[in-house]
Amino acid sequence: VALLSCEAEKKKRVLNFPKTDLAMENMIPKPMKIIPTNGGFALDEFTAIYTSENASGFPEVGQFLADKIRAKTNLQIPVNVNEVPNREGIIYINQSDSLELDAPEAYQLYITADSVILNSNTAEGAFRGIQTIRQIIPETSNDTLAEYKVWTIPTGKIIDNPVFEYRGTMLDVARHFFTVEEVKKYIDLLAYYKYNVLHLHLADDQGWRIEIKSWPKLTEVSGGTEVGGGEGGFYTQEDYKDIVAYAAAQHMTIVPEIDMPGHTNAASVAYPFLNGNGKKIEPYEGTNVGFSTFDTRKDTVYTFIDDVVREISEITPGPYFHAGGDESHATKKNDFNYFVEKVQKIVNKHGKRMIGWDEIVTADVDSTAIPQYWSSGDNAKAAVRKNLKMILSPAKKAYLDMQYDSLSKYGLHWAAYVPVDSAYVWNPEAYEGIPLKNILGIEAPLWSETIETFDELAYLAFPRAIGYSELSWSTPENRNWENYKVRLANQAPFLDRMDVKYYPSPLIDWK
Ligand code: TNX
Repeated sequence: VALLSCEAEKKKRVLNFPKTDLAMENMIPKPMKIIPTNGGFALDEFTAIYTSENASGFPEVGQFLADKIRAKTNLQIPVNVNEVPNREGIIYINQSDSLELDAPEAYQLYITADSVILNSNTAEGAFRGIQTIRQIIPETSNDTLAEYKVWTIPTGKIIDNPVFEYRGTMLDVARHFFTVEEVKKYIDLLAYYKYNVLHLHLADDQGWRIEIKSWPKLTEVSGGTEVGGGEGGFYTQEDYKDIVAYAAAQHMTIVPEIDMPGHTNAASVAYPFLNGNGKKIEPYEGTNVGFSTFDTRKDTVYTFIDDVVREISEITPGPYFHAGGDESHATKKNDFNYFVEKVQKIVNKHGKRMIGWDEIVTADVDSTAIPQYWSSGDNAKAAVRKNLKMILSPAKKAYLDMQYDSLSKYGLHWAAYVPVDSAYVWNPEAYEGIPLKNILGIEAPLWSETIETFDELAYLAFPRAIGYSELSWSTPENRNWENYKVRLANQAPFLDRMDVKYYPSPLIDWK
C-alpha cells in the first residue's frame, strides 16, 4: 500500500465508492434527460478545470465555477485556458459546434470516474451547465480514511435545454427600495436556478428609482419617498450599469420598467406638467393603485418619455424595455390606447422591444410588443388573436407577493393565497388555452408594498421562486410535485449557506 502513488490510491478509492444515482440528485430545474452510470468522480485537491476559447466567455465560466467550488468545499481548483493540465480528474468546459447543441442555452454533461466534460455552443449554455455541476457536488465530503477530502460527483450523462427562452422574476424597487448589494444577492440566488431575466420595476406612484440626467428632479425629488414613509433611495446610472454588468456575468438580462401612464404619481410630483388627472399632486406613500395618470395629449409628455427611454436604453444591453401600462384607471380608454401606441414607437426607435402589462393589447400594438399576462383572460385571448408572444405571470399562480396562507407575515392576497404546492402545480404549456407558440416564457413578480428588507424579500421569494425556475425550464413530463418536494427539501443546506431566510413551508420536509 505504501508504494501506491496518490493518484493510484485515489483511483482505487473511486472504485470503492458506494453506488451513485445521478437521476436521484437534487437538481432544480430538473434536466431534460439524465442517464446514470452509478460510479463516482472524485472532486478533490487534485482536480483542475480546463476551458476552451479564450475570447468567448468560457474562461470566465470556468473561473465562476472554481469560485463557487471554493465557497462550497474550500478547495482551490486551478483554471487552465487552452492548455490541458497535467492532472487527473479534469473538469473540461468545451465550446462545441455540435448540432445537438444548436440552442443558446443547451448543454451536455458527461461525467465519468476520470473527468467531467461540459459541452455547449455558447458561454451562456456553459454557464447554465455549471449550475448543474454546482448542484450535484455534495454538501459534505466523504471523509474516509484518506488524508485528503473527496466530494463524490455521481457519474452519467445529462442532456439539457430549457423549454422557455424567457425565465424571469420581477423585483419592485419602487414601493420599497432595495440596494445594489441586495439586488446582486438576489441575482446570485436566481442564477443558481438558471433564471435568465431580472425585471426591475423602477418607478411607481411612491418613488422614482433611476437617475435620468436630462430630468434630474425625478430622483432629487421622488427618489426619497416610499411606502410607509421610509427614506427610499435610487440607482445612479453608474449603479444601474453595475447591476447590469453583474447580471450579465451570470448570463442574466435586466429588463427595466418605467410604469406609465398610470402608476406615475412620483414622476408628476417631480414635474407637475406630466400630470393628467387634474388634481393637485402630492407625494404618495400609501398602497392604493389606479389614481394617477400622465397627460396623454401633451407633446411635452412624449418629449419627456423619449428622454427617459433613451437614457435607460443606452445603458441597457438587453433587448427589452418594459413600459408598464397596468391599472391606468385614471386614463380614458382611447387616451390609453393612443398613449401606448406612441410609447411603443418611442421604445422601438431606441432599439428595444416593448413589454407591457396585459392591458396594452387593447391598443394597436405591432407584432413585436410583448404583453405580460397578469390578470385578464380577455387580454390574453386578444394577444393570441394578434399572434403576439406573451409572458405568463398569472397573479393567482405566479405572484411572489401573494401570502402563502392567512398566517403569512408578509404579502397580500387579493389574487389568492399561493402555498408552495399551488405555485408549482400548474402547466404553463397549457395555461387557459394559450397556445405554446404564443408564450415567450414565465415571470414571477415580487411587488414590495409589504416588504422592506432582504430577509422579507427572501421570505416571499423562497422557496416559490425555485419552483418557477422548474416550470419555465423543465418539460411537463419531468415535473412532479412528489418528486419536486424532495428535491426542494434538499435545497435547505444551500439556502442556509447563502443565509437566505426562506419561508419554511410545512408542506416540505426540510433537510
Ligand atoms: C397589482 S400586477 C399591480 C401592482 C401591485 C400588485 C400587488 C400589476 C400589473 N399591478 O401595482 O403592486 O397588484 O399585488
